[in-house]
Amino acid sequence: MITLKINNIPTLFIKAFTAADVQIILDFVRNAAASFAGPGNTVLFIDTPITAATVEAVGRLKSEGFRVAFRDHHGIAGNPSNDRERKVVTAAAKLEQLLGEDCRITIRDLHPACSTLVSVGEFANAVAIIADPDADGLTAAMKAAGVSYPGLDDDAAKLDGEPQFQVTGTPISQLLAKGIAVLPSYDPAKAKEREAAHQLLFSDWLKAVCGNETALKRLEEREILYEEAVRVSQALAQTAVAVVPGVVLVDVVDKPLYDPGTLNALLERDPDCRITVLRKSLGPIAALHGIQYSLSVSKAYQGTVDLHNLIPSYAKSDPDLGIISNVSFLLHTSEDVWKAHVLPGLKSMEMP
Ligand SMILES: [Mn+2]
Repeated sequence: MITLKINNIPTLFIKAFTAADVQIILDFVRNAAASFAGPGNTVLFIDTPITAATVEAVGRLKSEGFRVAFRDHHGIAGNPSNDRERKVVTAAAKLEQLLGEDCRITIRDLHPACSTLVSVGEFANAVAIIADPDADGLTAAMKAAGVSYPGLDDDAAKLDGEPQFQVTGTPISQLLAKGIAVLPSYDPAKAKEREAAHQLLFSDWLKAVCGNETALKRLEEREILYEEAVRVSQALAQTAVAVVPGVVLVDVVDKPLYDPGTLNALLERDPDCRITVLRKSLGPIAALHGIQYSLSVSKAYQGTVDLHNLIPSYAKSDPDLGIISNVSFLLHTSEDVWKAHVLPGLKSMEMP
């Protein structure tokens, strides 16, 4: 659980998907309220995924007498095109019904960063803030609480954008992006380690924005790690092999820490590259099946290549079954699914 006090406001960084997540949010807010001495009773949700669990948490807090403000940019433009989007639309409608004017859900095209949905210090009197555990959630929560700096909105949009743009903000913003890039990879055996590193990074960045030199030094040490990871990525890019024309694979199993954003950008530099594949020993599927193949469609082809065509239509997105895919341009599979479906599918796929 990642938490900070931003301008004295208890802030919880969480994506709510389960009943346990709802309970964590409720406990956190009740705890914050118990020692709250300020005026009002507002809880801000910002940049948090619009899920049924989020709706549940918001509804419970409302019924306990809190005013809940919801600001987010994950709304769906136009008609939902898949099951995940339909769920978002349903949950968003419930939030609007629950909160009325206090619910402001917009879309990324209009608001690339959630910080643009609040003014500086607009929620400085909040009892608690619930935010997404990423750079967008952090910057938006800070601004809402009253901790900001010139250029924060532009930085936040870059931090929440494509990997190759994440490190192109102001120097302080780059330290956050690079720190996130070198967080330990997802490994269930070391989940606590990753969370502790994530917590320290967010805390250091908040302190550094507020002028703390020691925190800034620690961020600069992570920057050196990042630069090393970029060099590893450059070497890995040289080892790419074509699976079929337009599909390149890099085996990163047991390789030193690399930067996925740099690696992908280097692979996508080839105009013929439609799909990049990483063969990995870390990740939610690797945790269950040993090896994980992570496919992603190059930016230019995301409208024309649908990775869902590579798995049987009856297949569900389920790590136990060796498949995770929520959007058409990302697909993670086990080695079994790769061999049985994905590789044959790639060989017979008509590339645009
Ligand atoms: Mn966001």
